[in-house]
Amino acid sequence: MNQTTHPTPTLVTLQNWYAMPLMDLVYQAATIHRQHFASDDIQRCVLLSIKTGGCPEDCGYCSQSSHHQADIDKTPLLSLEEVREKAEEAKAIGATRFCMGAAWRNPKDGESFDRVIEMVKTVRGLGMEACVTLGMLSPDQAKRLKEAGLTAYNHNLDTSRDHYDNIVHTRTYDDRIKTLRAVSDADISVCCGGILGMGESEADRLGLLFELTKLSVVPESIPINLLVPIEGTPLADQPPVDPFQVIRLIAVTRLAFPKARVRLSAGRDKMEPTYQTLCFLAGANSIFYGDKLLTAPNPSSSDDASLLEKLGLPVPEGARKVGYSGRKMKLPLSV
Ligand code: SAM
Ligand code: DTB
Ligand code: SF4
Repeated sequence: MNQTTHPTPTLVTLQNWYAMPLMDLVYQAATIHRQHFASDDIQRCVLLSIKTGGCPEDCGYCSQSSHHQADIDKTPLLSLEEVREKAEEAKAIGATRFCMGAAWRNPKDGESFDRVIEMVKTVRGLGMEACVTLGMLSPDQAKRLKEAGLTAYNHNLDTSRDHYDNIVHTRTYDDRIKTLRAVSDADISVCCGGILGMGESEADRLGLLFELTKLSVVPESIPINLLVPIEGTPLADQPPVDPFQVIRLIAVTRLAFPKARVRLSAGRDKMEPTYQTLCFLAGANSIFYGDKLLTAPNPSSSDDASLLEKLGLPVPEGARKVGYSGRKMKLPLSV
């Protein structure tokens, strides 16, 4: 089972992989993973909300929708200087990619889009990859982002086509696909994934992966978010997803997309280090790094430094911030 025999897996293939005994599935996924990535290669992306809250869309999971009553600090578009400062901090703790998110249905041309263009140039000028997620894009906007040096555009399909209408009512699945097409036509890498834990079935999750296989380009990165249930949103009371289902889905994602960055995204602050480790073994090789996502919490960089050290992976120097105690025992232990 590899990309040669299954260049684009069918839905049935995805289902068959998902149904394998867990140890065989993880072993196969880890094997494919090692063929394409080094074992110590876990990408670190820092996220910054550059415009927070007041979004006209009604995505049922989101704290930033003006249709919901989540308690968040709304902010207008940040200044270029504020973004530069945060990007420099991200670089100092060892991030290699800086991702900026705006609570917009779509960016408006003019002063605000021009400022985002400058933000992208600033991040690239610091030597990091730049990713933005700004909602729906026109082909012309995608072209301008490409010219500014944008590395990737994040635009998630979130769930299966069938379940989507239970979660979002202000835009369609095909609207999302149209933007993804504008992004890939502008030769920008596509970052596209979804959220687990929104009341969907396991079949819906495989349906999402199948939709990803049908995009006009293979996504360069695939964020797998675990729903962060937020008070004041319609999905506030959703129960957590069974960890075994998460591990299976990550393994199937790796098998279906051998060369993609599979990002263990939102919800990591609620996952035990051993659970996260199984996700890495199953094929995840990217994390959001730094103590905040957009509005929700994330593990601190010192907690992540501790996790990386436990895994025997390189720890970026700047991550050892105040409070980091390091590993107590040196390995190998002398007897
Ligand atoms: N407004 C833009 C858009 O929707 O494309 C960009 C920002 S939006 C917050 C980016 C992504 O974050 C969403 O597509 C969704 O997958 C994820 N997300 C938002 N709220 C979340 C939550 N409570 N739990 C997990 N993921 C979430
Ligand atoms: C993605 O898939 N996950 C990130 C990023 N893309 C923009 C966002 C996670 C948001 C979690 C909820 C919050 O912080 O409000
Ligand atoms: Fe707006 Fe994006 Fe949140 Fe949807 S996910 S409400 S589009 S910020």
